[in-house]
Amino acid sequence: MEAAKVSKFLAVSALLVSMTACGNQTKTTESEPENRARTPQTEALLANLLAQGEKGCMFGHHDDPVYGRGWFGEEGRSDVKSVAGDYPAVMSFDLGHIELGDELSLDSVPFSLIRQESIRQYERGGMVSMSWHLNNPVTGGDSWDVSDTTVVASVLAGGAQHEKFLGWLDRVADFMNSLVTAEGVKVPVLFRPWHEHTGSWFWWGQKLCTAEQYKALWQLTADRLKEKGVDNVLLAYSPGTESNGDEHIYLERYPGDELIDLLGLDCYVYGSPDNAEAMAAYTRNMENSLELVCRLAKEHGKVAAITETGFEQIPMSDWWTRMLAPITDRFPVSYVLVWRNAFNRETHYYAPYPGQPSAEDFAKACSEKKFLLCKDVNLYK
Ligand code: BMA
Repeated sequence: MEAAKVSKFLAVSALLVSMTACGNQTKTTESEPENRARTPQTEALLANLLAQGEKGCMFGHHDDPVYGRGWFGEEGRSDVKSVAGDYPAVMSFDLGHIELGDELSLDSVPFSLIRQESIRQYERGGMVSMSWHLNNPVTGGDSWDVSDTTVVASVLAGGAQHEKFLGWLDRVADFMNSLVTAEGVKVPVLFRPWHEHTGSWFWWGQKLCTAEQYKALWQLTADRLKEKGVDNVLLAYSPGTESNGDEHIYLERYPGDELIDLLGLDCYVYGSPDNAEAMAAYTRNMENSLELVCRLAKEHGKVAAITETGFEQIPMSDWWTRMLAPITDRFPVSYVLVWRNAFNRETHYYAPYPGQPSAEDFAKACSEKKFLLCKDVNLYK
């Protein structure tokens, strides 16, 4: 907390200096500590996130206000809201295909809608997070194209794809800089690129690059965003479950405290609800991992979160109170986020919707504040 206060003070001072120097611009100045150029709202978000774990666990849902089961692009609609009466406190979106200059994300969401919904979520006092399932810059395939092990090396300085990749990062930077309210406030975003790197299913994964290359990828990303005036992002590190509580594995590719604001974990349930061993394996991995993540977050002065989880189709009517809440009750995580309710894939959904068998259980957990919704938080005060 002390460190956060100090850096908030520094950021606010730098902002005042820059406001004096350049009218009402919210551009930050050279005098700020390395990689810590942040707007006051972004600093406020960080300070609130650091304290959130002790107050309660926010609920998050990917692409929540954009589409859900059986609907797409209906203004004001959200599956979580339909079930529990309010929007989730955390909404995440994905920037995949922004690097191509496309108007639609890889999941067919217009970036203009992501911008609009991000601004709305900020205005409600909730949080926005963004992941980036970008294409493979060498093969032209998607994030999951792991046919070439030289991709990370090729985007770093001196690599054949470096210039192209800088252009890709610039498109992300432009988008972050474009998230501005009518009053001219830049919406803070928790940016979560290069996720699940402890596995090897993305081109930036464990077997696809060295630890040094992976860290350099992060550094390049952070440096370029900063260079382009992005001062409204916090950065999240979110390995997969491979560490299972092993500190060496979790931290092997950690880009460092200078860059990272949040330590997370992506961990899903697999198997049938009748398979007791499979259910126990999820709980065990979550507990082992969160023991580690929460300890490290405390030691390093970072935020802790379950950056992705879920049970596809939620085939257990009391999953929320029986499996998830006992975990989030036990560990001081700031939020837990479940993945998307795809509008175009019958069996691909992770949040309840009206009539879904776990809907009542979810609403109960929310009313008991086991999971916090948007009205329960105000992250910018
Ligand atoms: C995956 C799936 C895909 C989707 C991707 C990026 O987990 O949901 O359908 O394209 O995330 O959002």
